[in-house]
Amino acid sequence: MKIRDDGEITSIRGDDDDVFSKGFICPKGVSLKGLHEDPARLRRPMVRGADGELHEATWDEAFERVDQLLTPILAEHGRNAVAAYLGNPSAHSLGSSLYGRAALKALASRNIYSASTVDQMPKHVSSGLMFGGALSIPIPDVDRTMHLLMLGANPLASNGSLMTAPDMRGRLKELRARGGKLVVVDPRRSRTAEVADQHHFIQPGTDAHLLFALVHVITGEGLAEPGRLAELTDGMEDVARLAEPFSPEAVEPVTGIPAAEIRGMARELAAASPAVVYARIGTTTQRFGTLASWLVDVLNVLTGNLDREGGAMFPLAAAGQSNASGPRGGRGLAMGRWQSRVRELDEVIGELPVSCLAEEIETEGDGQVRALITIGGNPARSTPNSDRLDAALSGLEALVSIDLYVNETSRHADVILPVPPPFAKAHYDVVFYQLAIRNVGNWSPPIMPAEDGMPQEWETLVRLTGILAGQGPKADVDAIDDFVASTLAAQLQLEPDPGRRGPERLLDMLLRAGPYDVTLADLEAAPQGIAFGPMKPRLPEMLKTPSGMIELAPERIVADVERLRASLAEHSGGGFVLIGRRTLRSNNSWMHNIESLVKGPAQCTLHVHPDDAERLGLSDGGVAQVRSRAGQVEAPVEVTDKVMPGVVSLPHGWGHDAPGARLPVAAEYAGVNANVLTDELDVEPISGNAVLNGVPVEISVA
Ligand SMILES: Nc1nc2c(c(=O)[nH]1)N[C@H]1C(S)=C(S)[C@@H](COP(=O)(O)OP(=O)(O)OC[C@H]3O[C@@H](n4cnc5c(=O)[nH]c(N)nc54)[C@H](O)[C@@H]3O)O[C@H]1N2
Ligand SMILES: Nc1nc2c(c(=O)[nH]1)N[C@H]1C(S)=C(S)[C@@H](COP(=O)(O)OP(=O)(O)OC[C@H]3O[C@@H](n4cnc5c(=O)[nH]c(N)nc54)[C@H](O)[C@@H]3O)O[C@H]1N2
Ligand SMILES: [Mo]
Repeated sequence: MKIRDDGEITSIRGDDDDVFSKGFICPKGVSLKGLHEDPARLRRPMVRGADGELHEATWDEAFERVDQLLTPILAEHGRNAVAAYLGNPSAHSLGSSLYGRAALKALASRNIYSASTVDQMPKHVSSGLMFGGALSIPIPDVDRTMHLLMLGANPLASNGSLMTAPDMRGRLKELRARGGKLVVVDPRRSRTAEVADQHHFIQPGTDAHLLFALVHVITGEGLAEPGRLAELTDGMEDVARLAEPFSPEAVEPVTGIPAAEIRGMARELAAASPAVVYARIGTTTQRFGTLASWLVDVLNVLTGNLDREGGAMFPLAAAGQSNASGPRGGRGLAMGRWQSRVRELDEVIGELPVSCLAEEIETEGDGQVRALITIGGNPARSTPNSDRLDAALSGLEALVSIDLYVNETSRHADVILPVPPPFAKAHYDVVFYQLAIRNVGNWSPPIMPAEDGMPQEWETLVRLTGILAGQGPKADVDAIDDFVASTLAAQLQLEPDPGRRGPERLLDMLLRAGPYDVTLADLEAAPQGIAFGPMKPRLPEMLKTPSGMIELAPERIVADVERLRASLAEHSGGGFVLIGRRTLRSNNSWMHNIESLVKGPAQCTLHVHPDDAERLGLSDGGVAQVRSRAGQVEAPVEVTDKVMPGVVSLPHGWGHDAPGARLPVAAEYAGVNANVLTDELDVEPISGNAVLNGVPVEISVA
């Protein structure tokens, strides 16, 4: 990035010498200038005044107001009366990934929610039950595999998820150039499907059926070759037995994939060496999300590709890798320790399904949610039946949002605490390096100071922690920070660097406790990052299941197989189902206020297959009415054979015409909110994850 002396950013481009990106940069990276300069981005806190409107306030005023709002509710109604929602950016932000936990600990509420239950929670559950850690997620070793079977992911648009890797287009090209094969399973011919060797359309929500059929063929035809994994694995025979009802012929009518093709897929997967199965959001945000997530790794084990170069491997990040210390074996996955109050859904890794949030706010009684803290999220657009949640938010006694914008959620806030934009904050991806296809570390210090003395996100979180801990709005930031640092130091059994504070001090400790013998000073001296090499085999030490084994047939998951079996007899009835999609120039519900990303052809259109369009009388550029149990929208139609018949696709994160939001550019390209249609009552039973793909809808001309 180039900056003029007056602080103006003149250009942004990738760094060719970066050890990971090699100069690759996505369109949203290039647009960070637009984000930085966006006049709608908040520079000062906003506090709701007596006139009911949000007004700029000083930081002291804002924290005083937060204290006035939250402290009496906590005192009178208890900890559970205040909920928190952590959005997707909070996992990317260094400040919140290191200090969010301290705030939640001080809050001590059972009402913790996050974007994880509209995203990857099933994968945490399957990985936790199979390998003992919610973040022990096997990652496809894309650079060394010879066969990649990919379901419900479109890394050419998303840049890869639970698979941190820049330039997926280049990496997939190289896979094919070395004679490897890419097979994509998706109800749409996605950008990734277009560059694949094979693409299979699949009826949404039926990946578990397909994957079980692959297991059926591989075990039935004697193709399983787990090799050294055999002696590390419990439950191999159970899986073969469970797969019996799911023959290719039995799943053909459900998945829409011909039995012969399924057999071919299974045989090719078993024959390729090395090979890997990888699946993402299309397989987790659906009715059999945990079963599908589990079966992906069952296949990786049965074919001997787990923990093998070119297969599905466990990263070893330089900092914070949760499965990197201690002996083999552990406590396993934490779940079901408490239930949501109204629907009694299980807690998983400390949080409840966000699909429950609206009812927890609306339903009176002991434990009712009266106040909410959101950190980098927009649940009023990103969670199912978001109209219901939107309305519930306006009924809260208090809403405090830590966010860059007055978005559709924070428009309901009593206080908004802004955070510095990307260039004015330090960056290190503590979470996402644990999911990266190469072990690397890259520290980026802030390039410029934050405007108007804006505190860093971690400082804001520390002040909030002080309020939640009952120390009032003026708690000593450094004293709390020292406490956080000494707590971590005790855990890691080392001394904090007395010359540092904030995230730098914590990260330095995590690095020193990590596997590579590096300090933050080493990373500071290497602005292009430090490469620690490709993923390496990590079994069996990283297994943290109570048995110390890979649990191939965890009870909790096996108990759900009957539901899948019963669904073999279901008939779709010929109705439509709705799925989502991601577009390259969009990022969930935000960055839509940046003109360079939203101008051009409309992104938020309803994809309808030509045969369906003809039958329904819909034309390209016309408007369709889409109805579901939860709600209805009117969306512009794009007729395209990229989507299979019977399936329509609408991206999420749009619908920027809400009064009170301050996103003037986004409002011009408002689009419609897909989550008006998704159903908060339809959750995947094991993980509590929302079902956002495969939503039954009715469609007609508007
Ligand atoms: N440009 C861009 N990049 C992003 C984001 C963004 O909003 N925009 N969001 C980021 C986030 S938060 C995440 S979690 C990741 C997600 O990363 P990905 O998982 O790669 O997400 P998508 O691009 O939505 O791809 C999901 C695919 O699943 C397909 N699908 C839908 N239903 C089903 C189904 O039932 N079965 C199968 N097999 N496929 C199905 C869809 O058609 C779609 O092509 O992307 C991240 N990157
Ligand atoms: N129908 C449907 N719904 C979906 C999905 C889908 O595929 N289909 N995908 C789901 C997925 S995978 C996800 S991850 C969620 C995302 O859902 P959320 O996490 O709820 O929403 P985002 O749109 O990511 O909201 C980001 C907000 O964080 C703010 N922000 C950005 N950077 C920072 C920062 O550094 N600190 C703070 N404090 N705030 C920041 C932005 O201004 C923005 O307002 O949406 C989910 N919803
Ligand atoms: Mo996500």
